[in-house]
This record gives sequence, structure tokens and C-alpha cells, in this order.
Amino acid sequence: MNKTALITGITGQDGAYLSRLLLQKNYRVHGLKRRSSNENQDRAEQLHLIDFVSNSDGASYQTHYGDMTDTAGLVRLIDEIRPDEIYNLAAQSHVRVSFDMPEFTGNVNGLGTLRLLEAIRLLGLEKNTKFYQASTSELYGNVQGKQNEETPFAPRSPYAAAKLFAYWTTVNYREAYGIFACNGILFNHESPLRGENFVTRKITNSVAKIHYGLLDKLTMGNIDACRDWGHAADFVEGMVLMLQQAIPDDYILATGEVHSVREFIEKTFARLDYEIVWQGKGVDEKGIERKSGRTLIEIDPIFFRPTEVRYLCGDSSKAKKFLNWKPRHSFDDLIDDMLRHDLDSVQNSQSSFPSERIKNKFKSN
Ligand code: NAP
Ligand code: G4F
Repeated sequence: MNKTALITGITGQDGAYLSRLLLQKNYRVHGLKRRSSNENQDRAEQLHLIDFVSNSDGASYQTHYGDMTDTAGLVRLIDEIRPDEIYNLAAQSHVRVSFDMPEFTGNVNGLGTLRLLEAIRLLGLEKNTKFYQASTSELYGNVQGKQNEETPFAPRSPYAAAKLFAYWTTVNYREAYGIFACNGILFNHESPLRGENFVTRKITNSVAKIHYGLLDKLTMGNIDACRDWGHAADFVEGMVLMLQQAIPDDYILATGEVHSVREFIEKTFARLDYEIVWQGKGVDEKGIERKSGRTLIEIDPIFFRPTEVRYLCGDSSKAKKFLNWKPRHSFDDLIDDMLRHDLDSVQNSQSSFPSERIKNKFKSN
């Protein structure tokens, strides 16, 4: 029997990788997709999802227009599909943007989760439909040391406050109504499909453009922030595993390794033989290429957040023990994967550019 899954946020980074994984497992994948003036199929196309559908036994991929703020539409869709599993990935997922759009963020990320869980209850699907909630390491705020499932939450943004509401709503619907509902508390995970306004992709994309002469410099916010960065392809595997267990529970997915934004910048430039030296302090700090003396990085306070989360590092031993989950990509693999993709796309958009330096750099991969 093919299982049926509904993915909200199917057009996002995780939605694309999760769709690919579920199609490989012969699921019938349905996705909630916002109606906007531009069609957004780009990520599905980049992962060749259509090829997976045509090569798989009974697998299918179908998107449906809808919005996390439209209660009746969500109820109708769940009634029509009657999914075995719902993966709630839809969110206004940018922390900085949530300070500019706090009410919208609360509505989509917080109330949106409640709407889905209420739909399951109203339709009498408590025993039929399992539910995955995309919770986040942002819930922890500025806690010292490694964070685990017992670490208290202290959100520091409208994004995290809305996700806190969604986290506890998921726990409450599990306890009150017996719904198989799980929180995946995921630490930062990135990929070539990451949105270009998140820090890792901004860096790899800008470094590729600087390399090809399409951008002068990279303009950054707080480069001393530290994150536990993994690869999205590994993390979606953990999401699926959570819903295959005998008992619903909440799990952290993380690599347990921490790096600063500064280090991410240095390592990305180093891949292309640019050595960065830092001069100055605070907003006057600059990253300069040693060989040429050219300024490649500047700081602009526009990218600072009113309240920052300085350090995140997750302990995923519970997921390792009970789900047998662990990340496969290293930090260096992640940078290579993202940079290679961005170099290729910049080069393809400028097909006359010479690429010997790139070919030499990555010929072993
Ligand atoms: P993403 O690339 O920003 O994708 C977000 C998705 O949500 C997009 O498909 C977006 O649709 C959709 N969406 C936004 N507002 C919506 C609305 N009102 N109605 C319906 N859909 C809406 O995010 P991601 O990195 O894949 O993350 C997936 C989920 O995991 C998010 O909930 C995020 O908060 C959470 N999370 C992510 C990370 C991470 O490091 N990536 C870590 C922890 C938790 P459009 O394409 O139309 O914009
Ligand atoms: O890449 P970021 O925007 O990701 P952030 O804020 O950690 O949030 C991401 O991960 C969360 C999990 O912990 C998810 F829940 C959330 O949905 C999202 O996927 O920023 C990372 C760090 C921050 O400390 C930020 O201040 O990088 C710092 N940073 C420095 N300069 C910058 C920039 N961030 C962005 N986006 N752009 C900059 O220019």
C-alpha cells in the first residue's frame, strides 16, 4: 500500500528534499502551495521530482493551492486527501523578517499549526493521520552550552515566539486528543536549495558572484554568531523516521558541531584560494583579501537583529538512540555542495566566463 503524505511548505527547501525522499519510498505526495503571481516550481525542478514519480511504483506528486491562514481551505484539503502523514513545514521562516512582520509570522507559524491540528480533530482523523511539526532550535534563544530536549525554551524573536506556540500546541493535541504528533526541533540545515537571504546561501552565492566579477563585496550582519549547520538532505530523513515510531515524541536533529558565520565566510573564500584577513572592529570591521588588498567583506547594521541568538549547538543523542539517525554530510561537504552549485549557476548565466580555476578546484568531486 502506498502511503499518502501532505506537505505544507512543499515549495521550500525542506519541502523539496522531503518530497524527493517520500517519492523514493513510493508515497503519494500532496503539497500545499501558495497562489502567488509567479509560479514557484523551481526547487521541485532542480531535484527532478517528476523523474522520481515516473520511475516509481504508484508514487505521485500533486500540489494544491492553499494558505496556512485559510482555515476552511485547510479543512477541505485534509478532508479530500485524508493523509496518513502531515508534515507541517510551511512558515514565514526568516527570523530577521519576523521583526518586520510579527503578526503575519504569528498567524502563519503559530495559528497555522493550530488550524491543521484542529482540522485533524474536526474530521475525526485522530487515529488515522500522523503529524510532524517543524520546530526549531530558535526556541532556545541564548542558552549556554549544548541544547537537548530538556533545555528550557527562551525565544528571542516573533518567529521563535510563534514557533513556541506551535510547539506546545503540538504537544497538547498529542496529550489531549491522542493524535500521533511529533516536534522535530531542528538546528540550522542548509543546501543548494536554501533561500538566498539566509546567511550560508548568501555567502556561497555572493562568493561565486565575486569570483566571476558580478559583485564587488559581501555585506554582512553579525559575523560572530555561531550555528550548528547540517545538510537538509540528512535532516528530512529524521522527520520521516519520527513518524514511523511506535510512540510519538519530540526529537532534536543537529550535528553537534558549531561554527561562526566568520568561519563560514573564510572557508568559502578559501575554496577558491582567497585568503581573508580581518581589520577593524564592530561595524567598521572589514574582510580583506591578503594577496590583492581588496576589501571583500563589509558590515552593515541593517542585517543586525533587534535581539540576536548568538550560539546554537544541539545534542541529538536521543534521535541517534531511538531513531538511529545521524547526519552524513560534514561541514566541509555542505560548503562544497552549496558553492559548487552557485558557481555552476553563476557560470551558466554567464556562459562565456572562463572556468579553469573552478574545474581545477573541484575536479576530484
Ligand atoms: P523555506 O525554504 O523558507 O520554506 C517555507 C515554506 O513555507 C515555503 O514553501 C513557503 O511558500 C511556505 N509558506 C510560507 N508562508 C505560507 C503560507 N501563509 N501558507 C502556505 N505556505 C506558506 O523554509 P525551510 O528552510 O524549508 O524550513 C521548513 C520549515 O522548517 C519551516 O517551518 C522553518 O521555520 C522550519 N525550520 C527550518 C530550519 C532550517 O534551518 N532550514 C530549522 C528549523 C526549523 P512560498 O514558496 O510560497 O514562499
Ligand atoms: O541564516 P540565518 O538567517 O538563520 P537563523 O536566523 O539561524 O534561522 C534559520 O535557522 C533556524 C534554526 O535555528 C530556523 F528555525 C529558521 O527558520 C531559519 O531557517 O542567520 C544565521 C545567523 C544569525 O545569527 C544572523 O544574525 O547569521 C547571522 N547573520 C550575519 N549576517 C546573517 C547575516 N543572517 C542573514 N540572514 N543575513 C546576513 O547578512
